[in-house]
Amino acid sequence: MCATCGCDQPGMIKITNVRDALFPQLHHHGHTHNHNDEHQHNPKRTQVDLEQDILQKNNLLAERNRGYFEAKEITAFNLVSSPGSGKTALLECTLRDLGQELNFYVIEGDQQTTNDADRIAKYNTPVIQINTGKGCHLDATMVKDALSELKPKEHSVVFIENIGNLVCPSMFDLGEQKRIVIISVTEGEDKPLKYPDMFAGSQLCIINKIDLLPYLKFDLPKLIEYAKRINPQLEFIELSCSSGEGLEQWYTWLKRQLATTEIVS
Ligand SMILES: Nc1nc2c(ncn2[C@@H]2O[C@H](COP(=O)(O)OP(=O)(O)OP(=O)(O)O)[C@@H](O)[C@H]2O)c(=O)[nH]1
Ligand SMILES: [Mg+2]
Repeated sequence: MCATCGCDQPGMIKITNVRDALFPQLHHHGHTHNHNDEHQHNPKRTQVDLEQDILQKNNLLAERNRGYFEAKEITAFNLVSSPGSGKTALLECTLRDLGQELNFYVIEGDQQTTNDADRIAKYNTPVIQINTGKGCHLDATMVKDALSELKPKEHSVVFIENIGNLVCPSMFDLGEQKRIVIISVTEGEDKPLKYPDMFAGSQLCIINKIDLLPYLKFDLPKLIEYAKRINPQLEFIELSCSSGEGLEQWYTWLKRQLATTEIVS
């Protein structure tokens, strides 16, 4: 995991408020401790200890984020997928179609660029871009820092688009109410079996790009069967951000989640 892939190294995280272009690129890196001593390598600690330590700290901070969301009756969603499955495309459709009705805020995670935040900003939605450098996931500290810049209003909806990666983001609770895994039909139906953690920890699986089904050998029932083997409670929505097919079902699901936190009456 990240202790071995090196994405927890200091000094890599950059947070940019794209919409307001107000503040300079800040130095954030998801640690609460003193730089001088605790970044030193301690050979006595095993990698397993280090991983547990990182995840425990993250879980504590994720609970704080959850408390923040609950106190303000904000509903937060963590969007995860492999690169290019259509996370930003789904957000664009949602902001276009529901932007007048609901109060949205977006936190974008990518290793580099503000491309996705720039796309979101076109919908006049407050958006923060987190660039993780070599980091392959968002963590709860990064989200906390982004929230302190974003300042979402009460009763709003916060979408967190995670780094495109089906592995590491599965381990990091961000404090969201629901995690949504997006898979596109070009990726192959075996992905739930190959990357089970991502499907095990998600509540909704969006199957995107169904407009391409006529051109592909993709066994959609098999994908659902594999994913249910990993997580029998997982819900599924098939849609296409390009053609618009299935989007209404997504909006209905989304509003159902908000109703439970009384954002929609
Ligand atoms: N045919 C088709 N293409 C789509 C659909 N949704 C997204 N795309 C295309 O897929 C590509 C990737 O979409 P993005 O929304 O950038 O995907 P992403 O998951 O946000 O990608 P990363 O942030 O880089 O991980 C773009 O070229 C989109 O136009 C769809 O429903 N059908
Ligand atoms: Mg994206």
